[in-house]
Amino acid sequence: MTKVAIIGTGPCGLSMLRAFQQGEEKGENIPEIVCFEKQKDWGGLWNYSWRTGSDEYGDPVPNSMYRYLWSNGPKECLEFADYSFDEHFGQPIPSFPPREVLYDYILGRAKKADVKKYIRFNTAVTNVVYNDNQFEITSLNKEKNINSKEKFDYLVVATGHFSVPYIPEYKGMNSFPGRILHGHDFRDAEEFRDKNVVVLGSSYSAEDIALQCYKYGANSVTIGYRNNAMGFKWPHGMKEVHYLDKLEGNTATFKDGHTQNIDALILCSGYLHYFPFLDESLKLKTGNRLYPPNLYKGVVWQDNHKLFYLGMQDQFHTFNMFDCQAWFARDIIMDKIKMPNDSEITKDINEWVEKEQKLEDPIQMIDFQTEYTKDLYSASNYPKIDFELIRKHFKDWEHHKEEDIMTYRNKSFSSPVTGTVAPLHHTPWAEAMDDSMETFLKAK
Ligand code: FAD
Ligand code: NA7
Repeated sequence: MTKVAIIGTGPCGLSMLRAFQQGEEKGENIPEIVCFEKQKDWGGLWNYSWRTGSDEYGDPVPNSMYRYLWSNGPKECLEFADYSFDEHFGQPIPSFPPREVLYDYILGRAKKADVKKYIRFNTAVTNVVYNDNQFEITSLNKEKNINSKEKFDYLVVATGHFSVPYIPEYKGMNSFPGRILHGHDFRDAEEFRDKNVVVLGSSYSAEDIALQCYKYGANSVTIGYRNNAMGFKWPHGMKEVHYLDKLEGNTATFKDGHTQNIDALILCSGYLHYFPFLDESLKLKTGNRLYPPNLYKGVVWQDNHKLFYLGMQDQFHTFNMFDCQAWFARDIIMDKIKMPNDSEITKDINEWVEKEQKLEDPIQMIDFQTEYTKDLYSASNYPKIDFELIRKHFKDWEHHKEEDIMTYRNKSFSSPVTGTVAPLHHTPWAEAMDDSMETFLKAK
């Protein structure tokens, strides 16, 4: 029997499991599946942990999410086509839920599909080589400290790419008397109450961690961008300046000459695509971009069509894009989609990469990733969902952010699956200090 290995049970790994289970539900003979998860529980980044550094077995902690994290895009844009928010919560809920609510939603579908039986928890994949048309996978059962080797016909890598921080160095760091951390290790904004915080970066983490620090009472928040400022209308107490030059004692000096007294430096300088367990010939090497190289349809490894990567793109679209990727990978594995010849594959990849290289602003990027997702969507039987509505929602969301970065999370969107219009949340985001699911779901 064909054997498939999946690595990771974040949203991508769970999409893959659900894709196979949906095939089985429809009467198809699915392959034998083993899913490896190095943590003791599922949900990937959405499974919050206080831990930073390494876990109790010495394994690096992959978690990058923090307390008080609320969805940074409308939930309607990531809704599963086969499992609506209405179905999960039994009532309409606002458009920007906190982490715990989305975690509950992700797991709701996985539990309904009964896919836990495929997962080996606390089991890290430590080595993968490809020999004689098979993947030889070495994994470590962390609890029992036992290594095992097994052979598989197909491999799906769903290990995420926001877990291994990219940590640059700046002059003066070694003698800085305050705290320096990467966003990966940021857990609780309360720690920075009354402090002068500098946040470096100009993407989602910089934006949100800076806002968190402000919201939970930092004295001042200064954002140092490298290339382009985010340019939002920051509230009083927050500002954006150009790139850190050096630290001298508690003084940060920026490239534009600006100086700031600083207690803590938070590096929001992005993450590395890091696959130390994969043989060189199988390893994706890329930065965080909308069309990583060498992947046909952003999913199939160009040099070995039995190897699939899910969710390796920079992301506007998330859960339902991961689903479209998983459904596509499933249909190739189950021989329902035929791979084209090498020159057609190269041509297809090159066309997407060329389009990606011409993108100039977030609106064009939204269009690009929507077109990409629709292309995949049309190739499989992923259930009905309105990606044109999602495209529109993303553009409205961008405009809301430009209008007011403090209020964009108070807006309401409609479902691309059920049409339900989200109610407004009982408390504006800037005043909502309690991020528990219980409080969020209360009518008032
Ligand atoms: P992950 O969620 O990272 O899951 C990967 C899984 O693989 C983990 O469970 C990990 O333990 C496991 N794994 C890794 N290596 C191994 C190994 N060698 N062996 C076995 N198991 C392994 N997206 C949104 O849609 N909305 C948001 O608001 C949002 N906020 C975010 C905030 C932060 C701070 C970050 C970092 C990301 C955010 N994202 C958000 C994007 C996020 O990337 C996706 O939502 C999603 O979690 C990606 O899923 P994934 O399965 O690819 O990866
Ligand atoms: P991103 O989106 O990959 O952004 C990385 C940021 O880091 C980006 O603004 C870079 O600036 C900046 N960067 C990179 N190197 C440096 C150095 N040396 N100094 C200063 N700044 C640097 O990662 P994020 O963590 O923001 O977002 C990841 C996910 O988390 C995302 O999907 C969200 O949903 C949440 P540049 O733009 O290149 O000038």
